[in-house]
Amino acid sequence: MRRTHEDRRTICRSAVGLLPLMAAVAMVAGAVPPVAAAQPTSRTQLTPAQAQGPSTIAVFRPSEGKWYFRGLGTVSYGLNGDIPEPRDYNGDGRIDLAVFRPSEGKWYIRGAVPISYGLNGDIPEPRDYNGDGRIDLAVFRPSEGKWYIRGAVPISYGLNGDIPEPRDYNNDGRIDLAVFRPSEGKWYIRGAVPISYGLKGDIPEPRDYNNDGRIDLAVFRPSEGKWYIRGAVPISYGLKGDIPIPRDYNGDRRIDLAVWRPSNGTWYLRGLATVQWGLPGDIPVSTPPQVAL
Ligand SMILES: [Ca+2]
Ligand SMILES: [Ca+2]
Ligand SMILES: [Ca+2]
Ligand SMILES: [Ca+2]
Repeated sequence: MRRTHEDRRTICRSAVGLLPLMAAVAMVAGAVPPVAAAQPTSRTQLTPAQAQGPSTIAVFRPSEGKWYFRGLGTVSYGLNGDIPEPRDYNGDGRIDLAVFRPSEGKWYIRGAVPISYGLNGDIPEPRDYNGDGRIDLAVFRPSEGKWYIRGAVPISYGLNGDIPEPRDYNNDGRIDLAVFRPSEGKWYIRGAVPISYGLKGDIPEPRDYNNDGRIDLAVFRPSEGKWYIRGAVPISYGLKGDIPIPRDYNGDRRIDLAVWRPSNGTWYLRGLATVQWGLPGDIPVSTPPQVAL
């Protein structure tokens, strides 16, 4: 990508080479859930803030440095070891393919000049922190428990081992620095009292699941294949080893519980579909549909 990454762009509208594998799509309404015990909960929902139509089903394949968007195309951008962070960086309303490259501490945003910001070991968390409507490059540095937001003074918040989950938790329109601390099963949201919710080993996935406009604390518990959404009944959906990737997949502006299963490259979208897309080793990267390919 450093050299001529510009247009090695390989649009394969039909994902030719992978057809046999990836076209095996089971768009079954009410597909068999990945776990036996689907609780009789009503439909889970999500953030209206992301109501931009159905999320894409997509993976980044590190071994090839390629992005595979189901039904949209394939694009080469990135290298093995890169952390994909697609966002609308230039504010044109379209999602830009982008990666943070730990080995170089550099951000590669497709169509733009690479930017050095961060170090190896940092966890990229690009968001609009200053509320100007544009995404700000940012990383959480575990070794220091510090947030580095480009253009701002670094902020100490969190410890090594914490999982950063910045969101607008208090609904004031600004992103709040926050971490989930596995060792304590606690959420630390800057400016608020810490909240115990979750256990060590849980994967935090805070979203507005009940569609009330507020972020709900939530975790996926691999050991049980269960989702714990604060204030709601736990829901069995998924298995150990699954990667939770809750999004609005049908465009009804409600978050759908979903997992991607690395072992068989299958997406399980609760109440919607089961879709084979991707291979073991891929990184699932759902985006809003307005992605610039
Ligand atoms: Ca900003
Ligand atoms: Ca806030
Ligand atoms: Ca909510
Ligand atoms: Ca939905």
